[in-house]
Amino acid sequence: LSAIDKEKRGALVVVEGLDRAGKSSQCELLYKSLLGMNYKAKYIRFPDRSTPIGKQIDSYLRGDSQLDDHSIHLLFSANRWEVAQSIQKDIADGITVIVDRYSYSGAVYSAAKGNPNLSLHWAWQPEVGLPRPDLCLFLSLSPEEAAKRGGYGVERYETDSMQKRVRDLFLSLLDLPHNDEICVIDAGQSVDEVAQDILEPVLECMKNVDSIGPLKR
Ligand code: T5A
Ligand code: NA
Repeated sequence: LSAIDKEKRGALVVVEGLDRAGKSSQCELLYKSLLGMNYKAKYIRFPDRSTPIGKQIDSYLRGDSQLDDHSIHLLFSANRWEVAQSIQKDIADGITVIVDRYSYSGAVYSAAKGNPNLSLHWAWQPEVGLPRPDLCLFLSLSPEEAAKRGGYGVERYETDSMQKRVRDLFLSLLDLPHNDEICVIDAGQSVDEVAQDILEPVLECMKNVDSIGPLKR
């Protein structure tokens, strides 16, 4: 613990994965662990359904409104851009920001729809320039396991075929050269085991933060 200089900037830690992989549960546990170790930490999530843009996203996800695939895609991205500056500020102030879903979900879910004019490459472009995560924890879970967990199937995108395409696209992102900060976690373990697997790389990452850059093309 004392090895980590508390005057350093905070880290930007993103948690990604399929629906029901346990992202929110793990973000909450990680947040509490870091506070318990006297680190400054914050937990935020995307979509942030509380803003005007977030309310449009929420309505779309619940099936209460229809939007063109590109339009909803850009709203998800705008929902990140509207807090980009406050993320930068928190990190500069030494706060480690834990983010529940980020640009990877943004690109992958839209591209998984199979719209021929909405490739993964196209979907990534509005994300370029957002604060670049220091670490992305990818909670890996088979779609069959995910479907067994509580609440599955209520919102748009929560179908077997969509989740399978999302998983394949997530896995393809792991191979991109600029994504070397991704750490794959076996999310099929117990909640405590997953939490243990997450804490170690996060503490390691917090030790090694240097200057923060933008997400690349
Ligand atoms: N989306 C999102 C886009 O299309 N574009 C974007 O840019 C973004 C940001 C909503 C949808 O929006 C899409 C992706 C999504 O389809 P959301 O609000 O993050 O995104 O979705 P939620 O419904 O809030 O969360 P998830 O479904 O993704 O669930 P989590 O957070 O992964 O899982 P969690 O922690 O809530 O746990 C789910 C259940 O599993 C149990 C929990 O108790 C809970 O019942 N559980 C476990 N059970 C056994 N073993 C474990 N280890 C467990 N961990 C949790
Ligand atoms: Na969640």
